[in-house]
Amino acid sequence: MSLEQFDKEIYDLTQKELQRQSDHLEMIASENFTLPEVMEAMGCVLTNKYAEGYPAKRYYGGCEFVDEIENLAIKRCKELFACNFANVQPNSGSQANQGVYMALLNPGDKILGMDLSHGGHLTHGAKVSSSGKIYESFFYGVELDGRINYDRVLDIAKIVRPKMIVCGASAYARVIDFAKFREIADEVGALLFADIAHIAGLVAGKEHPSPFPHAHVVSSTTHKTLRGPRGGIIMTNDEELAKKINSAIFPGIQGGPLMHVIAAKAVGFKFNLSSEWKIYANQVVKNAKKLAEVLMNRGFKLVSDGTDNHLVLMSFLDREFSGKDADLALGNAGITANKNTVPGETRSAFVTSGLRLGTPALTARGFKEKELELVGNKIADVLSDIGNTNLQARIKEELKELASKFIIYEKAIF
Ligand code: DSN
Repeated sequence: MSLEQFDKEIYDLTQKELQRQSDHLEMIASENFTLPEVMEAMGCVLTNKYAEGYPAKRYYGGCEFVDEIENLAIKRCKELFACNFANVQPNSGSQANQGVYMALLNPGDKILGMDLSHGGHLTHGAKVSSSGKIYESFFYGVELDGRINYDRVLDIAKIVRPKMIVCGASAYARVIDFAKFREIADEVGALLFADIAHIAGLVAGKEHPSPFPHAHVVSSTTHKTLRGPRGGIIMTNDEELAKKINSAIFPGIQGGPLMHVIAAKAVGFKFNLSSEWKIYANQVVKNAKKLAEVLMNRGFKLVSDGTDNHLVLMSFLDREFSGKDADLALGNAGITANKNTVPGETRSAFVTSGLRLGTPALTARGFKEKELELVGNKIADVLSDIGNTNLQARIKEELKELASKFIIYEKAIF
């Protein structure tokens, strides 16, 4: 029996979601379109298997094939990021980060991460996250120019004396200088943990410097710029740290690994290792630079005045409207993005004065600079006349027409 016959409610909603993904322009910087082959692996019999433990060290029988699958995923992950050890079991980026902390810290230890409101991540010590409850968290941020000032980070690190420095961001448009972070970590005797969830696909495509050999430990998601299945990974070159990380993930915080997702991670890594990947990663950055150029030419302020990576962060500190208003207006015009705080923020985190826009998903659909120029101008049109709902409706139709020329999936279920 098909899903359609067995559960029409879920089937119909899945079809609606396919239609939404097809008609709208997806510009949330952390979202992407994975490969049909990755989805095929996620929807297979591997979901039936319990495999607590690690390859050749399982607590269940019948693991001979899932062992081979996990070993392949590990091998490809290590090759991709040129590192010695990889754990491919984390169910998400947040659980990967939780595993890193559990492996390398004791409750109450000090961590120094990037402030969430400056572009960091909840799991980098935010007080509402377990990373900010179990550990004593301190923060660095960006300057008013939107960039990390590494001298300032060093000053803070010297005062805080953290056991771990966390680098990596969710809304930072500039290159992260891992070598500089390592110098700072060494100077204060801290471990350096790089969370490359946002930029991993660019690192894999050599469009962003690698965190290795600088970071002691590196985590990532596999579904953002990497375009694999939703999940997490942890990597290191240090065998002792690798052992601690493995124990922290299982049995520390997870039980049976999601073997179907681990297989899908391996499929994703195969794509990331292909020559096609470099072209994709390069185009993601070219598209973001084009978007930045158009928006700035149309008079909009971008945090750090441009981008080096896959995203741009618009600032509306000089405008009457908020990030929330912009998010809603663009949503009405068929563009999905997200409101974001900006340096010097004057509004609440629910309202904000910024908007984060990313190019990974549009690039996956085949958009190039020509299309990004058009999309950038449509964004500027909407925001220049933000109360004009007729204009938003018209642009929505125009963009739907554009989107229909870049179909990425023929069906919703693989
Ligand atoms: N939710 C992700 C993002 O949007 O950046 C981070 O986990």
